[in-house]
Amino acid sequence: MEKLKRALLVVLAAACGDPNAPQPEMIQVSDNVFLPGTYNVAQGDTVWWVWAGRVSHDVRFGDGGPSSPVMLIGDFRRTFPTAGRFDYICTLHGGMRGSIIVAAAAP
Ligand SMILES: [Cu+2]
Repeated sequence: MEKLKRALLVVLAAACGDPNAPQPEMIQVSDNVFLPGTYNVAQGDTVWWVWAGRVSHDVRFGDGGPSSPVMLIGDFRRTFPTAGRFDYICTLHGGMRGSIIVAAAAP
């Protein structure tokens, strides 16, 4: 079964166009949790949130940077040009929170 899953992933990856194109990192906006809640990326990466729940949510950053509106379906992307920790919440659901940890690029 594990082998089959891996084979399917390879097929799916191949079906998604140019394998050399940079792929955004993806976080699932579920009910009522961000999956994964803590996400590690490199400086300059783009993070991609995809709404996958049955009720509305948003992605609101504490740093005043780009945030998403409240929505039921859709997606949101934010690029992180500077290293650091970026915490965000869903304003509709207490306890629904996440963090993006951006590692500094090698000098
Ligand atoms: Cu929510």
